[in-house]
Amino acid sequence: MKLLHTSALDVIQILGLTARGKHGVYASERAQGQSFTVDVTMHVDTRAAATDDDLSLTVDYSQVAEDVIDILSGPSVYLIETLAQRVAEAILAYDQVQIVEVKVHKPQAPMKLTFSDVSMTIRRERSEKEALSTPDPVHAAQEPPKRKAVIALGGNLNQPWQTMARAIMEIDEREDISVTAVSGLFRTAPVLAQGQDQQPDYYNAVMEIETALPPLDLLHTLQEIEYRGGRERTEKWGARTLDLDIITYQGVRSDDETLTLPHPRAHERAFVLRPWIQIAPEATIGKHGRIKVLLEQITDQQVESIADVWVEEAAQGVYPGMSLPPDTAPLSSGASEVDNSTDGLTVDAALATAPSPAEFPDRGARTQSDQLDSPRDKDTRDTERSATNRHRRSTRTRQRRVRVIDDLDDAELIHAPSASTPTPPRRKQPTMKVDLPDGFERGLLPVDDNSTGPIARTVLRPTVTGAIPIVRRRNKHQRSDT
Ligand code: A4P
Ligand code: MG
Repeated sequence: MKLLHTSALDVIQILGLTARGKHGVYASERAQGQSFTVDVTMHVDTRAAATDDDLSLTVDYSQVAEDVIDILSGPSVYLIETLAQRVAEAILAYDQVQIVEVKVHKPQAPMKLTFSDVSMTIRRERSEKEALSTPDPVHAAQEPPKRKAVIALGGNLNQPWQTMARAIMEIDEREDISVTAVSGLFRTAPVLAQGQDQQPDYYNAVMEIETALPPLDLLHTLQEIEYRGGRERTEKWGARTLDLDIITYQGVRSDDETLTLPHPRAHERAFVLRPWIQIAPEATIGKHGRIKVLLEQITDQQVESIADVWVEEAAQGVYPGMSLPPDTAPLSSGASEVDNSTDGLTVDAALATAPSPAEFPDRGARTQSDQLDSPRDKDTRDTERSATNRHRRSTRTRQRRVRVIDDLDDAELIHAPSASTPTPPRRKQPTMKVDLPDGFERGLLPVDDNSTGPIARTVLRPTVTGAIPIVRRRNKHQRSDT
């Protein structure tokens, strides 16, 4: 590390920060990894720090160095441009840094020619960062309008209900996405490809979001969250910690395999339709029509309601299904078919009479790997978790152009993800989304930085009209008159 000083602003440089990272457009680069080196030049006014000899008034370069290493060894990206941008953003988060220059070296880049280094340098200024984060009233009006999208969540490894709940909260905390409704939590029998090995039962849910992110950027954002949720892809339809699929994106159709919209299999899956009906009973899915009708036609997939209100609890690691003992037999496939969806009732009636676990018969002895993942399956989970960590790698979709048809704009678009995505999640002020019962505060609620007790965040009971607001409730430790 070398410290330099120039005239206007002072300069702090950190040179040669090196770590192994799995970045690049080739699968082999993302599987095996290679060495990346970063040089950082920070322009800082260090006069006050020097006068008081106080570290807190300047930049702690050892902390910056750790941040850079975290980015280099963290989630995969395709481009060194993206790496440089992420490093620059992380460094501009230090208030004292006015300007940052970031040089990323990739000396082992996959080229057959002889070369000693590939590098790229960017320079970013605080004013640019602030311009990006502060809404500008003139240009705000030109922002693309928000669209609704429906996202299916699923998983069957490592307390998936907790990972799903955390993903929902993480998504809702982003500035660029709002969660507008969340279904209840369901336990579902795995739908497997023919001949595929048996898997633990899944947990599934569906949420509705609003976002101005283009479809492919939304996909990449969700894939980043899957990655952080421990997702690895070793086989098609393999067991997973977290799956986030885009089921519909308002007004958009696509046949491209990178992003097919509506989702090509959602219409035949009870584990998507059943939770979706809870939040949007009148929804349709492309040419397949009304989801209520589609669900009534599915008779061979078991779906069990676990909890209507579950996100807050599950995110904290508390199993939300009070009525489900951990040793309850799995729902997994058996010889005979069970009508999961309506039992001869209308879908509405079926929703009103959610089946208890006892209604699903035990289908005989199972191996350990078949057992329902429950809070007691700690050993299994630990083994799975370490396997996940061993093989962890990012599988973000390759940066390629995807053809989608935008029915709302009446246009056929060749859509490429924007250069800046997926962006690191930016936190936003929680907002109320619909009318709330008495006792809940209304309007914009500021985040209370001074609070001493936990803030309870809750998801209200789903209704057939589909609105399940995610709200921040009064600090439990506050008196009601404060
Ligand atoms: N992709 C294309 N369109 C989309 C879309 N609309 N949303 C591409 C998300 N991804 C989309 O997905 C594979 C590729 O699909 C990605 O590269 C993406 O670019 P993936 O998430 O890597 O793998 P996957 O989920 O195994 O594949 P797929 O084909 O989406 O599987 P499904 O159809 O989601 O099925 N049984 C129960 N009970 N519950 C489940 O949740 N899930 C599956 C997976 C099987 N059985 C299940 C469940
Ligand atoms: Mg998927």
